[in-house]
Amino acid sequence: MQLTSAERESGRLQEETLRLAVQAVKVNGYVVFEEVLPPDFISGVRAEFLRVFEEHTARTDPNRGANRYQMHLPFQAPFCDTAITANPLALAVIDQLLGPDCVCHYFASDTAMPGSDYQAVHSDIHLLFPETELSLPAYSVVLNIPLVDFREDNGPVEIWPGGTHFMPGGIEMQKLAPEMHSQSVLMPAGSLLIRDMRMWHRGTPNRSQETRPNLALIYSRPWLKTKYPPIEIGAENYDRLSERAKQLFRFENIS
Ligand SMILES: O=C(O)CCC(=O)C(=O)O
Repeated sequence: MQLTSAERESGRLQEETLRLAVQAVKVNGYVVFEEVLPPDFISGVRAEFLRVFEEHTARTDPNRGANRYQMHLPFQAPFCDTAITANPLALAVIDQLLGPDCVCHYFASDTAMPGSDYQAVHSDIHLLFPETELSLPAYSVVLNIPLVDFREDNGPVEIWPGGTHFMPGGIEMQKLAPEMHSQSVLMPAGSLLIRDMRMWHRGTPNRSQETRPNLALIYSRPWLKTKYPPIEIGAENYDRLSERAKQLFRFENIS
């Protein structure tokens, strides 16, 4: 979705934009707000990201397939800027999906390096009642923020929209996915991709010469228990957060 410049600058969605964005996630599993964060801001975040990432890759092996890394982000500037952690345009949608008492409990990134390959199609969250065929409302949502333009050649995320987030238990994802409609999420750097954690997706090969970083923040209903380690937040950084951001990170490790 293209937002108006008034929406981007004020951080407030028009009533209809918000309504349709929420409906898009409910029905189609995702919505993209294109080019929300200003290029100057994104290029600062990208520069610092690449510095931290280089240190990380120097001491660890790829953990998401060949030449592909999941890396937790340090909770420090510029990553903890509220434009990222408590983005008002993203939260307007997320609040409607999860309720205003939702939490943010995952602060990380996915980076496809040149030479990375297709991942197996997957969903990012367990089903609450896998033994049934129940489809439930959203309980966990991921916010992706691409730090470079996502193009066909640099490993865009591939998604299976249109209902895979309603997956009942017992579905043969690997066998069904190749028979179903999928699409690459092509979007400019600084866009916001909001997707139901259950929606089927995968990383694709980065055939370009450059690293393709993607920030990933997970927001969930406050009762959801997951396997992720708590986010380590220094008390000074926590104290500097807005009241809304403090509320979002209230269950994390603040010390
Ligand atoms: O390419 C991406 O950003 C998504 C990768 C992904 O889905 C994963 O590593 O679980």
